[in-house]
Amino acid sequence: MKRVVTIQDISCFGKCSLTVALPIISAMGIETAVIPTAVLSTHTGSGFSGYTFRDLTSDIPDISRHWQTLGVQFDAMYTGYLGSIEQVQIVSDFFDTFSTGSNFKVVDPVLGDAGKLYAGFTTDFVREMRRLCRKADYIIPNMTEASFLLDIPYTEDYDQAYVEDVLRRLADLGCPTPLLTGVHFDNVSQGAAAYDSASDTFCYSFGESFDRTVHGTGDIFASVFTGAVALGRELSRALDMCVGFTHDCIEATIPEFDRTWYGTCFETCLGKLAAQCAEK
Ligand code: PXL
Repeated sequence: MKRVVTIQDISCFGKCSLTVALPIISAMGIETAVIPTAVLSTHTGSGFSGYTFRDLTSDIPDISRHWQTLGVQFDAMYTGYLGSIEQVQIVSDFFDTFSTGSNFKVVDPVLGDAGKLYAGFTTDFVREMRRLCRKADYIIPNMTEASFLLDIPYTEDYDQAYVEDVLRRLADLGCPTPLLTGVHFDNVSQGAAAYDSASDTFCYSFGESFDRTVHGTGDIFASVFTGAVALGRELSRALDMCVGFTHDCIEATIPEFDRTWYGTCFETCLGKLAAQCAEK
């Protein structure tokens, strides 16, 4: 059985990060080890205020040292929301310690959405996340995050040439295979793009657009992507799986579209994902 370790926070209420990644990767038939980086009473997105935040940064080196004594190995390491500059640096050390040459690293540079940084993030934090992206085999920013990583203005008015330029520049940061989520060239479809810099090829996948931003979809996408690559799916198939599953989850959330800030109803879609992963 493949084994992934995912490093991100637990937001106890409001569906995202570990409460999304763990069930999704497990449903894909992959063992999922976790390093919780912080415990929050809720996520920090709009809709909640007054959340608690317990930082677990100092536990990460201890966990890492213990795992080294056990000789634990992972097929993939996948990071999501990280809460501080120090935490990003510790995760970077974790990558160095547990890289084997045959495993891969996915960084979802969770920074913001709709042109804005999430609460608590600064440009210094962005700089540190940019450094972590250099170590990753795959990064999965949305257009907001890509703009902050590249230090370019955020725009919602772009074309295919712009997307490909952004992807090339992301690869120039040092990550050989950057992805971009939330890509849309019209109002009817939405999807994602990926750039394989080794072969200098782009691929795209699109589904129906719901014209809504539902909280946690980035975490869903990155979790499925990590699982799909761990299962040996090639890039374009992995992209299709992510876009298809994210689409299904947003569709399942339609009855709760009055509280999209809360999270995505991914739970009822897990059976279909599991069945798809069981196929060769
Ligand atoms: O979905 C990304 C995410 C993860 N963790 C926390 C968040 C967010 C986005 O807002 O606040 C705590």
